[in-house]
Amino acid sequence: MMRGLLAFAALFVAVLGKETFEGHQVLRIIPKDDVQLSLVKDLEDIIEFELDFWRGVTHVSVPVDVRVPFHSLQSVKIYLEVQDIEYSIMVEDLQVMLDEEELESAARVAEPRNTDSFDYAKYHPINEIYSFQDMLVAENPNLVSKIVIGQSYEGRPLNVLKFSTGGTNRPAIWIDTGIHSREWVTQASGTWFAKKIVTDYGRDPALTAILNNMDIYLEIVTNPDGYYFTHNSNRMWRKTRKPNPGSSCIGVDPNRNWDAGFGGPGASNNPCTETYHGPRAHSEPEVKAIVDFVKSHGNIKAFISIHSYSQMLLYPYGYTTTAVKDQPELHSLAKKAITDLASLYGTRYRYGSIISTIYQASGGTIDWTYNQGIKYSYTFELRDTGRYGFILPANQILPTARETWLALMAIMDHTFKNPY
Ligand code: 0X9
Ligand code: ZN
Repeated sequence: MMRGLLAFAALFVAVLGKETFEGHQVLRIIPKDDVQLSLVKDLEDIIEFELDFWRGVTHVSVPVDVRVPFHSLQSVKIYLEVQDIEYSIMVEDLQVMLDEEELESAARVAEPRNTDSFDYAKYHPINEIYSFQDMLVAENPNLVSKIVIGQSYEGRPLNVLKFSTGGTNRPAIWIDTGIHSREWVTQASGTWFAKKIVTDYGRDPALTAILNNMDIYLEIVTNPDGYYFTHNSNRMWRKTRKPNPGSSCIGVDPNRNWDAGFGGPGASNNPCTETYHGPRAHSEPEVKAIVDFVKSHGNIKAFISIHSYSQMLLYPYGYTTTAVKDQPELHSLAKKAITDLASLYGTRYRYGSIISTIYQASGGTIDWTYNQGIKYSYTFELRDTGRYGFILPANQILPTARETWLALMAIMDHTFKNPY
């Protein structure tokens, strides 16, 4: 009886507690001139359409991917057709894709006894990633430890794995994944990176040399409240989960919340948008914890923040067109990194500064870290280029993680060999 009730309760949450995306489509819009570009931009301000820009408006001829809820589909299509703006349907029915994703991840090993039997090729809920972290620490006590750098708004620990072979406050490399919670391939790749580091230390000469001289910090679930929410309530959640006083809309874009051009163009002051910058710089505990960590550590030499999707490797700035003073070096290292990445499966990446390669974005993570003096500040946009977007099938996790690792190694190796 109790079991039945529990099962029913679980079913209730699973079926009724989750936002569905039946009939939602993802459209790819291609504005052909400046007039069309501004017409597409105007769509952003029609709040009642509840559009979710997966890839924002940038330049003429660059595709814009937007999730359109069923209730606005007619209006949006008519708007585009009347103005003769080209578009195609990337995703016919988002819920169909989400159902497939759920089916795939149901087939995972849910309670592995150790990190060897962990199912790296599947997406995992937060509790499983947390226990993965604890198992990895327990199995490799001389190499890995767990640091809790703070708490999320809802009180979840902000766990960072520290890979260190000794020393005190060695020069360090920071990697974070999942600051945007719906970008699931990033947390999954981060989990794989953690295992890769312990596997390769002592075997791969390049990584071994790095770890004999430097520490690596890895925050896998950088936005834990958001990640929990994507698994249990709304798969498309991007932001933090802190309520906004005076608004019924929840959350802040943690990649607009940093004190670098904060509140400038390329961020929104409307709490109901996906790029809301928040009430003030570092207002989000998930961001503030990293800020405090970076400042108190004081010896971080590379900072790599991992997002999806679009297949890009980017360096600062996002908030201004002013070139960073290390641009030539950052540019050629990016080229080397994406060349290494492509050598595995031929995956093609674009690279350059954020503002010139993707779009203007203010208050972003790596603009702040660069201004703090961390020269090797990079951000990735992992697979794909839009066929699946944020709902990347789980069978692409391992290829994505493996190819990205080659680019990470290029950046880490260069950082190690070019002390500053
Ligand atoms: O808009 C963003 O924050 C990034 N794109 S995403 O789809 N991952 O949300 C692009 C901004 C560039 N900066 C970073 N990739 N950090
Ligand atoms: Zn992102």
